[in-house]
Amino acid sequence: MSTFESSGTDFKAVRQSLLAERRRNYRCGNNYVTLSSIPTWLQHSREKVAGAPSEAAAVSPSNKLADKVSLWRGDITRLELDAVVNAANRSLLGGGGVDGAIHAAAGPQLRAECAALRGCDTGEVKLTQGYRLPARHVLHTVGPVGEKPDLLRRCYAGCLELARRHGLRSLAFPCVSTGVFGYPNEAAARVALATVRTELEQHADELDRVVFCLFLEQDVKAYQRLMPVFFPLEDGA
Ligand code: AR6
Repeated sequence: MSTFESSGTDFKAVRQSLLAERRRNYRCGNNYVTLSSIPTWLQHSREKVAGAPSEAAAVSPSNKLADKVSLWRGDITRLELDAVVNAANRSLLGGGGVDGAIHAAAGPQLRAECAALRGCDTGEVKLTQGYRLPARHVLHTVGPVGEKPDLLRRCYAGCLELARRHGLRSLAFPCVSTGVFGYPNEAAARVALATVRTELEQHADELDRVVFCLFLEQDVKAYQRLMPVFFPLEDGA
C-alpha cells in the first residue's frame, strides 16, 4: 500500500471541494460552461446530417483529431477549461473586445499580474492565472494588425506550446486579430485551423481539447464551412 493510500486521504473528495470553492468565486456565478458539456467536432458531426462539403479536405481524415476540437459560440469568460486565450495588446494592460471582457471577469488581480510581465511582443504569448474566471489560466497573445499569416500562426502555435509546457490540456481560442486588429475573418480562421491541426498531429496525446470560441455569426459560418477541410472525418463527413 502506498503512503497516499495508507494516509486514508480521499483525494477525489478533496479535489471536488477545492473545485466547489473555486466555483463560488466565479464572476459569472453558476453560468459557467464545463468541458464535458461542449461536444467535440466528431460528436457534433455524428449528430447532424452533413451537407455536401464546399471545398476538398486539405489533410487526411482523422476521427481522433476531430474528437479533440470543438466549435462553441459565446462569451469566452464562461468557459471552465485549463486556459483561455486572450487577444491582448502589447501593453498587456487590458483594452476592449475580448481583452476587456477577460479583464472585467477575472478582476483586478489579473491586471496586477499582467503589469509585472512588462508587455508582450506581437506573435508572442505570456501566461497568467485566471483569478475569477472559470478558466484556471489565461494565455495572453498579441495578434498582428491586419493580415500577417506568419505572425498569427505564431500566436496559435505559441499558445499551444506554452499550454503543453505547463500541462494545460484544454484551452479555448477567440478569433485572434479579427476584431479591432482587422484581420479578415475567413483568412484568420484558415490560419487558426491549419495551425491547430498541425500542432495536434504532433502532440495529440498532450492535449485533450482545443475549443474555437466564436462570437460573431460570420465566424460561426466560416468555421462551420472550414472544419471539414481541416478536420475531415474518416467516414467522409
Ligand atoms: N468572448 C469571445 N470572443 C469575444 C468576446 C468574448 N467575450 N468579445 C469579443 N470577442 P478583439 P483583436 C471576439 O477586438 O482583433 C483589444 O482592445 C470579437 O468579436 O477582441 O485581436 C485589445 O486590447 C472578435 O471575433 O481582438 C487589443 O488592443 C474576437 O473576439 C485589440 O483589441 C477578437 O476581437 C486586439 O484586437
